[in-house]
Amino acid sequence: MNPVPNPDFRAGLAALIGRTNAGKSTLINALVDAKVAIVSPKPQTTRHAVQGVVHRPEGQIVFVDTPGFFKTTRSHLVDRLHGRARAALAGIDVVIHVADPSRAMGEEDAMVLEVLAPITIPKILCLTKLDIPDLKFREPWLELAADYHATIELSALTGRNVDTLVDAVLPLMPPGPALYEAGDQTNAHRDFRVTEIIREKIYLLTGDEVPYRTAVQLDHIRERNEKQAGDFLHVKAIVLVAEDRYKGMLIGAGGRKIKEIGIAARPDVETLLGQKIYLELAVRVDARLPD
Ligand SMILES: Nc1nc2c(ncn2[C@@H]2O[C@H](COP(=O)(O)OP(=O)(O)OP(=O)(O)O)[C@@H](O)[C@H]2O)c(=O)[nH]1
Ligand SMILES: [Mg+2]
Repeated sequence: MNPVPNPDFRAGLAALIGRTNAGKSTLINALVDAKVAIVSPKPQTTRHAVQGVVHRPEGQIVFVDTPGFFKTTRSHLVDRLHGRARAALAGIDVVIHVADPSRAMGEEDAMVLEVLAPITIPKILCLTKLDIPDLKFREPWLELAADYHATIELSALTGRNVDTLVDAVLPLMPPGPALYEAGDQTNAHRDFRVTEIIREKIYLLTGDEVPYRTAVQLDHIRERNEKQAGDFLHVKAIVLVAEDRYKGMLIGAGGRKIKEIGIAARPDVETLLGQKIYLELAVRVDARLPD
């Protein structure tokens, strides 16, 4: 027998918007309690508006992670990412402005405030990184609190007050049926998540512009054939680089760098797939980089 629908159930979308590195992706992972988005200290890690779902008996919140606003030399990638962040605001019920009170307010924050100014749906100011001692720039943010429906201070790293954010957002969701089935964590598909994990390790382990001239494509995920030992999946991914010179940087002397990337990615991919894997990474030059 189907459970009786709860007439008070609420469900909707809440977008996480903020400058690059503010901690949006770390926060969505803390909210969902799973790695649905990749995280790195480098700017513009997130390239796609990935959704993460929080299930509560009284409702469901679909959080939308977005690419962060980044002030740099204009490029197609930066323009496209800003476009995606703005587009993610369409059809949203609540905006969560994620800000980092450990860094001075700057041009990137001004860009975010400008994007958010005309928005009339409820806005929540979320100051994250509360675990950092002596947050120097907390006060100037708190002075803006009157412009927001609520202000929440939390740490996505330790989990402190993450539930407070959920409690604040839930009553702002419109009444209606769940958008995702029970247990669903994200709209991101398995293959995309595998390539994202590899991209995260490239962000963490390579320098300069390499991560920005790189994309990852999945070739296959397959059972290993009988001659090969163990109950392993064979995962093969292609790391595409825009120019030949990045190929050498990614592979590294004696193949050490690409090996390091593979070693770092494997446990996360195994957690995602729920199985041991053999991870093969090939590097290929492709001037027409997809993203
Ligand atoms: N100490 C501390 N560091 C955090 C916290 N949240 C995020 N960080 C760090 O901040 C950096 C950026 O985190 P991300 O979650 O990738 O930031 P983002 O806003 O998604 O960045 P983009 O995808 O570039 O827009 C990483 O080094 C994180 O580890 C936090 O609550 N506390
Ligand atoms: Mg991000």
